[in-house]
Amino acid sequence: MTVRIGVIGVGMIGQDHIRRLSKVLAGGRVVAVADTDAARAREVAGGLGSARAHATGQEVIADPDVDAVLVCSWGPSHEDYVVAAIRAGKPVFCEKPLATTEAACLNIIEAEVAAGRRLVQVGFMRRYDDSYRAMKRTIDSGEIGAPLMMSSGHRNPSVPGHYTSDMAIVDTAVHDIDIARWLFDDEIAETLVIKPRQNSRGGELHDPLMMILRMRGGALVNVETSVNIDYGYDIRGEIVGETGTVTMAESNTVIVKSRGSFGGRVPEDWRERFMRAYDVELQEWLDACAAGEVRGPSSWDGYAATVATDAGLVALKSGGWATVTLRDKPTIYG
Ligand code: ISE
Repeated sequence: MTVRIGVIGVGMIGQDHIRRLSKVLAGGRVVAVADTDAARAREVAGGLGSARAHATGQEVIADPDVDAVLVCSWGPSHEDYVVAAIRAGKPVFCEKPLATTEAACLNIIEAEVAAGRRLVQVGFMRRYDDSYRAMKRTIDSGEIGAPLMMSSGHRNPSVPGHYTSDMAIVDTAVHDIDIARWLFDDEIAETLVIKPRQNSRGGELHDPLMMILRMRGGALVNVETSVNIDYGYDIRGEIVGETGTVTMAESNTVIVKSRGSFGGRVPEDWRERFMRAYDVELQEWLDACAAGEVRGPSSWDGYAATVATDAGLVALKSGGWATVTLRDKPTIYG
């Protein structure tokens, strides 16, 4: 079965997903697109042969030739499209964040509860990364005992001019928050945000930031976001257990030694570092759609991440610990 896909939002990530759905992955075909930039939507549709460019995302969702929906639009627009896809009974992959407010996330959860089943997968692609999956296997095997602490480094060489200190939490650290929940199989109880000496390259940005997550089971996760670090896009991770550690290896494929020195490549950006993870993530989504199943990060995971980033913003401003309070988890999320 070929899954016929409608894509809402054909900006950078939307076009990258269309590329992989059309040229890399198996079992899917993009048949409809929409974007607030109608001309861009028409151009992207034209490049896909028989795909249609709709005027709105709602029309993509309602299109009878669309089996499943990809939401890659601006974060504040996610709630309406995801709820509409749920009500249309169509599987929907929503790029992070699930939604930008706790209330919007709860509306999405309520829609799935009313539908009586999951239909949403959220785009936390790190769960599909080979290194993070190897870390998860190590923890789950018990080889290092119970995980006690984690250091998670999230480094961008630079960020665009519109990037704000709050985005370091809601746009960047959100990935570390989700991966901590997944690796520790636990929820976050509270968070603290510490402002080290600022990187002069970041102007007025509070950069770097140190965000401490205290998991409900007591483990601590130290999330470092450095978004003007210049040397490259570098993702670091190490977990300390009772009897050992598991550390993410360098992401380069070779180390070159010459003239008395050695070195390897640091990825340029998140697309290069996580290209394979995005491929695996969407291939597994396609396979699940074809099987009539929904797997991977759920609306609950999207909700929990948004509540944690909301707490992070409170902590950033207060300088103290902020509590992460979640509603009861509906049974459809296991
Ligand atoms: C960006 O929005 C992403 O989602 C990337 O994965 C992350 O590494 C980057 O810091 C964010 O700004």
